Amino acid sequence: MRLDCAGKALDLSRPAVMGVLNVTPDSFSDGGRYLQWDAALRRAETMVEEGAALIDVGGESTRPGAPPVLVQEELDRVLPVVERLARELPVPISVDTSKPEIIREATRAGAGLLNDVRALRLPGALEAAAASGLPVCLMHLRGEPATMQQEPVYADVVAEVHAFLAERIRVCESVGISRERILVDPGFGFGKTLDHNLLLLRHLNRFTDLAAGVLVGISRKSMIGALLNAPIGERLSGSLAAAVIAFWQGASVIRTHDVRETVQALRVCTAARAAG
Ligand code: 7PJ
Repeated sequence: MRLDCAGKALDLSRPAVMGVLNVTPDSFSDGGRYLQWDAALRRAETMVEEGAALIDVGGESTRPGAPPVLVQEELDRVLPVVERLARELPVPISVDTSKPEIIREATRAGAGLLNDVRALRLPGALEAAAASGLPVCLMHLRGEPATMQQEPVYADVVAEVHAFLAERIRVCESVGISRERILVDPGFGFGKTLDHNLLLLRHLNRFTDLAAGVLVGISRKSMIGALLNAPIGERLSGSLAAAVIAFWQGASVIRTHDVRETVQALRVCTAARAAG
C-alpha cells in the first residue's frame, strides 16, 4: 500500500518513521526567525538522513493545558517551514494542524499529508481537507487539549475509540476522502489515563482494518514517564519498546522525536517478521 503525498510516495508496506519537527514558541525560543528556520531545516535534514520517511511540522502545542494559538501566528510559524522542507527534502511533509486556513495554505505550500489531532472536526476543516486531495491522519481526542486529562472515563476505551474513528472515516468518505488515503491514530495521551493508553497499545491490531494504515505517537509521552518514573529526557528506551509493540500490533507509521533509534529498532522487527 502506497499513499500519494503531493507527488511523493509514502510506502506503507514497511514501517515508516515520522520525525517530529516542532515550530512552537516552546521550541522556537528567542533569536531571529530566519536563524530558527535554518535550524528547523537542518534538524529535518538530519532526521531524513537518519531514515525518516516523512516529517511532521507542528505549530500548535497540544500539550495538556497549552494555550490556543491564533490562526495568523500558526500560519507565520508553519508555512515558511513547510514550503522550504517540501521543496528541499525528498520525503513528504505532514502538517500537524486542525485549522482549515492552515490546511489550505499548507497544501498550497507543498504539504503532503494532513495530520489532525481533532480528526477534521473544526468547522471547515473537513471541506478544506477534501479540497486538498491529500491523505489525512484522523486521531482520536477526547475533549479539548486544555481539559482532556481531567478524569477521562470510558466503559470500553478500545471499542469507543474504534467507533469514533469508524464514524470519522464515514464522514470523510461522505465528502470524497476515500479510506485508501486515511490513516487512523488512537491518540495516545489525548484524554486517556495510563490504563487506557496501555489497553489501546495492547489491542492496536483492532484498528488495522479501518483504513489505509495505523499511525502511532507515543514518543516521550507521559505514559512512558509514568511507567518508568522518568523525566522527558530519559524516556527513549521506553518509547522504543512502545514503538516495537505498536509495529508488531500492526502500526505502519511511528511518530517520534528520536528517528535514528526508532528506525534501528524497527529494522530488527522487520527482519524478525520476514524470517521463515
Ligand atoms: C500526536 C500528534 C499523536 C498524531 C502530537 C506530542 C504531542 N499527531 N501530535 N498522533 N501527538 N497523529 O508529540 O507529545 O500521538 S503532539
